[in-house]
Amino acid sequence: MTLPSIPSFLVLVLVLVLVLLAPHARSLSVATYNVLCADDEYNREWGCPLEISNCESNQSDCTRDRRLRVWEMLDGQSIDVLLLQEVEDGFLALKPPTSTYRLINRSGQCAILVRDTHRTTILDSFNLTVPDQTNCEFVPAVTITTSEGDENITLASTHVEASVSDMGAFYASLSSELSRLILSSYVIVGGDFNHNVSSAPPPPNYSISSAPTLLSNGTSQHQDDWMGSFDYFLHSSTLSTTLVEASTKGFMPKVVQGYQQGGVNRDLAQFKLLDEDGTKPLLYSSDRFDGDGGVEVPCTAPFVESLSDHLMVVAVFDVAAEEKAVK
Ligand SMILES: *[C@@H]1O[C@H](CO)[C@@H](O)[C@H](O)[C@H]1NC(C)=O
Ligand SMILES: *[C@@H]1O[C@H](CO)[C@@H](O)[C@H](O)[C@H]1NC(C)=O
Ligand SMILES: *[C@@H]1O[C@H](CO)[C@@H](O)[C@H](O)[C@H]1NC(C)=O
Ligand SMILES: *[C@@H]1O[C@H](CO)[C@@H](O)[C@H](O)[C@H]1NC(C)=O
Ligand SMILES: *[C@@H]1O[C@H](CO)[C@@H](O)[C@H](O)[C@H]1NC(C)=O
Ligand SMILES: *[C@@H]1O[C@H](CO)[C@@H](O)[C@H](O)[C@H]1NC(C)=O
Ligand SMILES: CC(=O)N[C@H]1CO[C@H](CO)[C@@H](O)[C@@H]1O
Repeated sequence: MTLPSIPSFLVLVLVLVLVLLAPHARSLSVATYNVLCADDEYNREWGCPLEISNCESNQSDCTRDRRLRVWEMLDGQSIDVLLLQEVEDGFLALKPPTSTYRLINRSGQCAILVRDTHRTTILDSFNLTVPDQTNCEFVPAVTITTSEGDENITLASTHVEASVSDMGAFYASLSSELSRLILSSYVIVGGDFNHNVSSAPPPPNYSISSAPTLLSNGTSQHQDDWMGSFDYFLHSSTLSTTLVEASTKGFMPKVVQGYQQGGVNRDLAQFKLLDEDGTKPLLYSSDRFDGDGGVEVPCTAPFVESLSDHLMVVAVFDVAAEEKAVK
């Protein structure tokens, strides 16, 4: 081995100096995504009719391919933390060996993964005891620290039962469990809350961040043919978001014109296929195509690109905020 020549040594020094002088990244990108469990996919009461019809003869291959597409989509992003719902063993088993995400806590179908870089350190994990969860015994939570080590952030993944009648009461139980256990500067709970974001105001010292979407701001379709803004973040109000967006990639509706839902053929619905072979994007119309042609929903070719019946919502949090939450 020879010593580097003077010019390349100088280049190295220059690169080092630039790295040290660069402003430190103080933002954290977090996704909440319901990846759709395989049972619901084929449930004729509330499952996805296009998937059911396209995959009638090969359900297990279809599910495997869909899950692999979900992993491919996730690995194509550079999100720091994934807060997932409807995570089954069969989904985790298909995580590619090359995936950059690492599972750090899970309770039933609620899971937390971090991007396996040196940006974050895991400090602690928690089983939060919160009522009314769908297939999650606890709300799993983890406390991480930024690469600078000066801010602690606790993240949690929740999937609320659709039957909850008072979201204000739910938020109150969640925030009291958080204040009982968590001593971090910041808290971020992402999830499928199964209720419109407008159902109740956030509890004291918390804010809600949700994404506008071209599906009437909805992130999932209810089996009664309306879009619900179900997937969002409840977080310390001292934490601000610099961006919140939702991706329609692979979105699967529950009610589609010309397909059965709950044993009934739906002649009118907010979604329809743009072409019979399902290789083009879906069309959406909030008034069921009454007098309009609807809008094309990007990246939704249902027979080849399906991912989930929820949109993935990503928020970029600014963890350099001046004020800190009081424990
Ligand atoms: C499953 O069957 C459907 C309909 O025949 C087809 O479009 C799809 O490509 C098949 N998927 C697999 C993985 O074989
Ligand atoms: C969290 O829950 C899991 C699953 O029930 C259990 O194995 C584990 O011991 C619990 N951890 C704590 C700290 O209570
Ligand atoms: C973050 O947590 C670590 C370990 O519990 C603690 O030593 C540190 O003081 C915490 N930092 C902040 C800013 O709360
Ligand atoms: C909210 O935060 C303020 C200080 O920022 C604190 O005085 C108050 O007790 C907090 N309220 C609750 C319900 O935690
Ligand atoms: C969607 O949300 C945006 C931003 O909050 C708002 O301006 C817009 O009116 C909403 N659209 C619908 C259809 O609710
Ligand atoms: C909220 O809920 C109602 C049904 O109660 C629905 O009609 C509406 O479109 C929903 N979606 C949003 C985004 O508010
Ligand atoms: C799957 C997993 O890692 N679960 C952990 C979540 O956090 C709790 C509390 O620390 C642990 O007990 C679990 O083992």
